[in-house]
Amino acid sequence: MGYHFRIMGVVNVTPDSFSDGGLYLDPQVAIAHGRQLAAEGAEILDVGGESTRPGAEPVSSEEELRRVMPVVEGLVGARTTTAVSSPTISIDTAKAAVARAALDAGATLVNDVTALRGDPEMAAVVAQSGAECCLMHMRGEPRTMQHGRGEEWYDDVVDDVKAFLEARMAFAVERGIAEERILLDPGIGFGKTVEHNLQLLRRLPELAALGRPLVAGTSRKSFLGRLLGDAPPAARLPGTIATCVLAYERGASVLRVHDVAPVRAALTVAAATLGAR
Ligand code: HH2
Repeated sequence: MGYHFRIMGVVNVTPDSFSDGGLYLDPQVAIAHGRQLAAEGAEILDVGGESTRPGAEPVSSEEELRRVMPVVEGLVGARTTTAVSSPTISIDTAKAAVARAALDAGATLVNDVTALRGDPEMAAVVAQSGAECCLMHMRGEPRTMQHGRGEEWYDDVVDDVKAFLEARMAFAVERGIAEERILLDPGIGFGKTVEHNLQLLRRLPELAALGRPLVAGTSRKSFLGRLLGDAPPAARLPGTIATCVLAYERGASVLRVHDVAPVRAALTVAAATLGAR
C-alpha cells in the first residue's frame, strides 16, 4: 500500500472563496455537494466557513459556526446512512470554538491553516479529541500574505517551510497531540510566489522526509492561472491535475481538491504506473 492516496474534497460554505464563493452557502446545497464529492471518491470532506484567499475579511466565530455546523452535521448524518462511502469529515478552521463544535458533531480531522498559532485554545481542543490534525505553513496571514515581495521572505523556501513544519509538529506533540495523528502541508499559495510554489512541489521529497503524511492543496490556485496565460479558476483543472500527480509522485498522500472525479482518475493511473512491476 505504498501508493495509497486520499482525496480531500473541498466544501466551502462561504460567500467569498476564490474559486467557488457563494455557490454552496445554502446548507442543503453544500451537503448535496459534499455527498457528490464523496460519491466521486473523496475519502475526506473538508468543510470551511472562512475564506483564506488573499485579502479575505475575517469572520466571527458565531458566523463561522452558523455556516459550517449544519453542513458538518448533515455530512456526518449522511455518512452513517450511506453504506458505500464513509468519508472522514474535516473542519477547515483556525478557531478552537468552531473546531470543538465540529468535533463534537462527528468531525475527526482539524485542518488549521495557522498550524495551531491562530487560537491559543486550539491545540488543547485537538489533543482532547484525539482527532487528526493538519498543520499548514503560511507566511503572514490571509489578509496580507501576498502584499510583500515574497522573494524577500525566505532564505530557501523549502528549508524554511521544513523548519517551520518541524517546529509546529514539535509544538503539537508537546501539547499532547499524538504524532501519528499529524498531517503536514506546505501551504501552496499562502504567502508564496509562483516560483516558491513550484519549488516546493519539485522538492516535496524533502518535506516527506519529516515522516508524516503530506497534504498538497494546489487546486485551482492562482499560480496555475499565471502559468496558463491568466486562466480563470474554472480553467485551471489541467494545472490542478498535473500538480496533484507530481505532488503524489513526490510524496504527498492527501490531495485537497475541488474537482474530485478527474483528480481521482488521474491519480489512479499514476498509482498503477508507479506500482507496476
Ligand atoms: N488551501 C485553501 C484553504 N485551506 N488547507 C490546507 N490544509 N491546504 C491548502 O492548500 C488550503 C487549505 C484555499 O483554497 P479554498 O478553500 O478553495 O479557498 P478559500 O480559502 O478562498 O475558501
